Order: sequence, then C-alpha cells, then structure tokens
Amino acid sequence: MSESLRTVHAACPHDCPDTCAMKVTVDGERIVRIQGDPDHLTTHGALCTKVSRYAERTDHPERVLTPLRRVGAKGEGRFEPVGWDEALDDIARRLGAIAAREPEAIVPYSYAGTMGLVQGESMAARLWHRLGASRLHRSICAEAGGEGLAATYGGKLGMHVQHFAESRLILVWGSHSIASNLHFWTYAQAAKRAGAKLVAIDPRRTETAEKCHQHLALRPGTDGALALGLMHELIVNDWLDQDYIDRHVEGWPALRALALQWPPERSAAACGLTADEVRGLARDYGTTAPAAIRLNYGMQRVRGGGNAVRLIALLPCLTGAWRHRAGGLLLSASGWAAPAKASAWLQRPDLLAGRQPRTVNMSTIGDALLHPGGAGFGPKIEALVVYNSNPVAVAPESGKVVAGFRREDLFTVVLEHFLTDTADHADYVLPATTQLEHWDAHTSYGHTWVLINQPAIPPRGQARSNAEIFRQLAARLGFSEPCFQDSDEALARGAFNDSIDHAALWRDGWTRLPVPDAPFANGGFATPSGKALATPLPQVVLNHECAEATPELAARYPLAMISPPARHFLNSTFVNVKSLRAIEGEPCLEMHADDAAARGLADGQPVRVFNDRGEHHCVLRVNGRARPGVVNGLGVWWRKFGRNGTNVNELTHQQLTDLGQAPSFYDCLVEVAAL
Ligand SMILES: Nc1nc2c(c(=O)[nH]1)N[C@H]1C(S)=C(S)[C@@H](COP(=O)(O)OP(=O)(O)OC[C@H]3O[C@@H](n4cnc5c(=O)[nH]c(N)nc54)[C@H](O)[C@@H]3O)O[C@H]1N2
Ligand SMILES: Nc1nc2c(c(=O)[nH]1)N[C@H]1C(S)=C(S)[C@@H](COP(=O)(O)OP(=O)(O)OC[C@H]3O[C@@H](n4cnc5c(=O)[nH]c(N)nc54)[C@H](O)[C@@H]3O)O[C@H]1N2
Ligand code: SF4
Ligand SMILES: [Mo]
Repeated sequence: MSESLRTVHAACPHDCPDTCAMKVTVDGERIVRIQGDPDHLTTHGALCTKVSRYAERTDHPERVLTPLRRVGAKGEGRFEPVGWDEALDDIARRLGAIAAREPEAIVPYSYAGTMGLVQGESMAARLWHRLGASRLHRSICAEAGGEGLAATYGGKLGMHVQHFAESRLILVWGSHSIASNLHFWTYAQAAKRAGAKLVAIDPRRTETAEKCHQHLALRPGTDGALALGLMHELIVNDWLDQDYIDRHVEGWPALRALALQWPPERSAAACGLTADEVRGLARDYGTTAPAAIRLNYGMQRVRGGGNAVRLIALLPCLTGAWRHRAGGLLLSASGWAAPAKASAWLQRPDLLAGRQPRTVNMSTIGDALLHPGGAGFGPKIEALVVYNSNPVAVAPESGKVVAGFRREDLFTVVLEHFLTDTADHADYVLPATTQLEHWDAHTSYGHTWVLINQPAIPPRGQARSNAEIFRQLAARLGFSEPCFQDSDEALARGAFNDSIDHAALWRDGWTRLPVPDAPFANGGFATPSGKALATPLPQVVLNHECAEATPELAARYPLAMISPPARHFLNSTFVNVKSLRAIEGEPCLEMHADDAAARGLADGQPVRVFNDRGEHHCVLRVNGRARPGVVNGLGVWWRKFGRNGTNVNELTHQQLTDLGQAPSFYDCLVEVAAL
C-alpha cells in the first residue's frame, strides 16, 4: 500500500432511500476505491452497481469542466468555453437587471440530483430568498404520497428499515426494491430465509416481484380500492385490533362504513385481480404478525396517489401491526430527521423580509414557461436557474417543456456535470463538482441515520460546488450579509443542531437519530390528537385517464402506460455512463403477449407509442413483465438517446394528483403501433 493513500467518509448523494455510507480511498488526486462502509448497519459494506461505478462517472471524458456559453441556437447544445469571471459577471448582471424590475420573473429549478443539505438548498436558498425570486414547489417525486402519509401519521414517519428482517409477512407495495431500495431488499431476504412470506403488489412483474412468494399485478392507480377490499375482510373476519383502533385511530366509524362497501369482488374488479387474491392477501395480512408494508412512491404517481397512501397507511393501525418493531409501514422516514436539521439557518427564509413571492410548481414547468404572465400567475418567467435536476428529460409533457426551454427570450443557467437534455438548452452551463469533490451533510428518507460527506479529491477541471457558485453570484449581486460568506465546510458543520451526536458523526461519518424502536407501539402519532387520522375520510380516486373516467379517450388509447425507473439508471442520472447504458440497452416498451398479438407486434420490433400529446419511438419487449392492458416504458432516458429524440415523458401529462399537487406520470393512456 502506498504511503499516500487516504480514506475519507462520504455519503451517496443520490435520490435513493438507502443513502449509503461510503468510504473513498484516494491516492493524491486519483480515486483508488469507493466502497460501502462495512460498519454502517444498513449499508453493510455494499453499494449498488451504479455507484460502485462512481469513479467512471466522476472522471467521465464528457464531464463539463469549464463554464460554457451558448453559441448555437437555443437547445442545439453548441457552446464555447468561457472564463468563470466573465460568465458570473454576465449572469449576475442579467439576473440583477431582471430582479430590479421583477424578482419573481426569476425561477430556481432544482431537485434531488444531490440530496445534500449543502449542495441542495443552503446557499442557493439564501440567494433566492434575498433576491425575492419565485419559490419552487418541489413536487416532482413524492408530494402526493408524502402529504398522504403526513395526513395520516402527522409526518413522513415510518419503520426502521433494519427491522424488516424480523417481519413474518412483508408487502412490497409499489416498489421494485431490488432496483430502487437494495438495502431494504437485503433485510427482506433475511426475513424470507427465516420463513417470512413476501408479496409484491405491482402492475409490473419486476425482478423483485419474481423473487416474492406471490405477485398481485393490479391495474395502475387502483391501490386505494385494494386497501379498502382488505379492510372489508379485516372487518368481517374480525382480524382487527379493536383496542389499538379505539385508542389510536381517529375517524374509524366512517372508515369502517366505507370499507364495508368494498367486498372483495368489487375491489378485485376495480384492481383487475380476482376476489380470491384480495381475500387471500387479507387473510395473510390479518392473521400474520408482525406484518410490515414497504410502500414506495411508484404507487402514488397517479391522480389518486395521496388518498391511496392514506388508505394503505391506515392498514397497520387497524391490525395493531405497529405494536411490533417489525410491524407497521415504511414509505418515507425523512420526517424523523426534520428536528435535527438546522433548516432555518441553512436556508434563511428571514431574508425574504416579509415578501411572499409566488410559488411555481416544478411539475408543470412546461405550462409555466409558456405562460404569457398575468392575473393568477404573476410575471412571465424570464430567467431559469437549474441545478441538481434535468427537467427537459424528467418533467411531464416534454413537448411543452422543450418549447418552453427553447424560448428565445428566456435566460437559462444550468449547473451540471454533463451536457444533459436540459444543459443543451442553457445560455450558460456552469461546471459543478460531484460528491467526491465537495462537502455535504445528509439525511435519508429510507433509514434513520444522518451522514457527513467530506471531499476526497480536489475539484476536477474548473468545477465549483453549487454552494460556491451561488456564493459568488451573491457577492456579485452585492449581497453583503455575513451568511453569504459561510464556506461549504461551515455549512456542512452547521447543518445539524445539537439533537444528534456530533462527535460520532465526525468520527464515523454517520450517527443514528434518536427514534424509538417501535415508534407507534403505543400510538403517539405526530398529529394534534396523537392518533392516526382517518379524517377527513379518504376516498377512492379514479385515474385522470382510464376507461371509467375518460371512456372516449380510452377508446382511442386503450393502453395504460407506466414509466418506472430502469434498474441501472437513477432517474436520468447515469444514462450517459456507458457501462450502465450497455446493461439497459435502449429505450423500450414492455407489452403483454396478448396485447402484442392483437396489434400484430412482436418482441424486438421498433414501435411508435403515441397519444394526443406526442409520439415516442422505441423497441418493443414482450418479455412477460407487462400485465394485459398495461405497458411499461422504463425511464428515464435522455431524449437525445431516443430513436426520435424523445423519451417517455413525450407522452405524460401535467395534470396533478389529489394531494400534494404532484405529477401523475403513471396515469397515462397510449396506443402502440409498428414503426
Ligand atoms: N435504480 C434506481 N433506483 C432508484 C431510482 C431509479 O430511477 N433507479 N429512483 C429513485 C427515486 S427518485 C425514488 S422516488 C425512489 C422510489 O422510486 P420508485 O419510482 O418508487 O421506484 P420503484 O421502487 O422502482 O417503484 C416503482 C414500482 O411501482 C410500480 N407501480 C407503478 N404504478 C403502480 C401502481 O399504480 N400501483 C402499484 N402498486 N405499483 C405501481 C412500478 O411498476 C415499479 O415497479 O427510488 C429511488 N431509487
Ligand atoms: N416518466 C417518468 N418521469 C419521471 C419519473 C418516472 O418514474 N417516470 N420519476 C420522477 C421522479 S421520482 C423524480 S425524483 C424526478 C427526478 O428528476 P431529477 O431530480 O431531475 O433527477 P435526475 O434526472 O437524476 O437529474 C439530476 C441531475 O442533477 C445533476 N447533479 C447531481 N449532483 C449534482 C451537483 O452536485 N450539482 C449540480 N449542479 N448538479 C448535480 C446530475 O448530473 C443530473 O443530471 O424525475 C421524475 N420523472
Ligand atoms: S444509489 Fe442508493 S443503493 Fe446505490 S449507493 Fe447510492 S444510496 Fe446506496
Ligand atoms: Mo423520486
């Protein structure tokens, strides 16, 4: 071993519930090894395939390493290198000129490219608050389910992931865990080896579903109807924990009356299952303890996603599954970390100084960019600053998103590692550091630890961290408040308050949050009454687009399309890493053999997938993973890798969910024909 080898504590920054603790070994500026921290309980030394290749992504030959200025037409992706000072001076001048007139015409657009508290919304939020820029509703992923969960438990609170190992029954509900939550899957496998039964509830026959004992392939958007069918059976078979209900559930009589209207036959008809499947699942759930539900966000990307989460989240309250630490439900655990975060200090909302800028919903950015401005909307959007996100690929209804980004009168700055579909539309692309090059601090939505990330190598090329870029913009805009001087390291060190063990955090790279083992064993939900809430009464909400709600549309576009994540990408991140793209092949659409036969289509054939919003070309896969009537377009590819320069979001729409004003990506009707 060379004398110069050095190992630092790091955290995986990606939008993944596992938030792995990493150890990065470097030799000078060279990355020698990236491994999962063997001492961190849930990481247990293992990273997924994607992040094991992090060096390949960091030292990718196509990384943007200097600031770039547009030379081609909007969206063409042609740039020339430019110096940092020249770029930042010009950006600050243009943003400053807009802000002097109409600060809300500036819109920040960011999501979870990194989940870091520092490189996410710290210096950036301070800048936007001071400027009075529009606020952003960060709704693109989890708001329907998150609001549904909070409306039931009082927060985004759930089981500890490690306790699934002791469960006797696990419902893997709307989750392709092997792809998107690998470290939970390790615990589910341990439970399976110890005799637990695993049931997958998912329209798609995923690798995860294949490895469960049973797979219920319901129609997309019918999870609420399934939950009510289960409740019906829990009631009529007396599988309820009446004591738990009496003490810890608010609104049970009305929910009970609703559930009694959903016998298994009705529920099964709505879901596209058999009544025996509903009855069997109810029996398993009602008679096995401890029983746990791993719910994931895949099931809430439909109009009724919020209400469906509310209904499912009530199930463990009716059986008293919460009494056991290996019983209950996990959708998100992010709420456990909320009290530990120094959010107000990081983001400084006080810099708004009483102003209340309008909020733009990131999920309807297509419509927003095309809006001429006016009553009910506010000023026309004149400038967009994008970081940690790739909206041109990931936002719904790409046709409108692209048209918006191509507006000649829109000034767009994109902070990125690569020339993504979004960066192609920028006036300036600014090279950002990766997790190996900057400081950060992390919470997790899938486990109950907080983590620190130390830089392992100096920035590659001329890259600068997001926080550094915003700090320098703030200086050029003349903002002299001391908070605009805080270094990245100072932001990381101040990210958590004293409710956590700072000594352990800096010694080990992580520390556990003080959360009880069985948090709701005696009720104590985070609601005002301390009870789980069935009030107001949750409802079954039909999809925006389905035979029942829009029969005329369904006659023209009879196939329901879902677009869940591809296993070797993370949203649209890693699509440009060759070794991972090679595994995924090319953009595809999975279809059931009967639906293919009815259209005279065969496996491997190029097809066009279309509806009134657009047309996407890809290859057909008749591989046994799609259920009848449902097609799966795995995402999220970069448009520029698509056969006709599109991805699945060419077909999705901007209609929002029942709760949370989130997108309904998986609530989308299409038709498919040979190309
Ligand atoms: N490898 C990989 N990991 C990821 C991601 C990724 O893109 N790739 N994405 C990350 C992100 S952003 C998130 S939000 C998390 C969670 O990400 P999710 O998007 O929740 O990912 P999955 O766990 O794959 O869950 C999606 C599953 O839900 C199923 N599904 C679709 N519609 C329905 C429905 O109506 N009902 C039910 N019951 N199931 C449905 C899909 O077929 C799919 O198998 O994972 C993260 N982890
Ligand atoms: N059709 C369809 N669309 C979907 C989904 C789906 O299932 N189907 N899933 C949705 C979901 S759940 C989500 S969460 C969204 C995700 O959408 P996004 O949050 O936009 O996620 P990514 O596509 O991974 O893009 C993140 C970008 O951030 C960049 N990045 C990473 N780290 C840094 C950094 O430190 N600094 C800077 N400046 N940039 C950085 C990466 O290079 C990457 O290009 O997509 C949504 N879109
Ligand atoms: S993407 Fe998820 S599983 Fe992979 S290393 Fe990061 S946190 Fe762990
Ligand atoms: Mo997400």
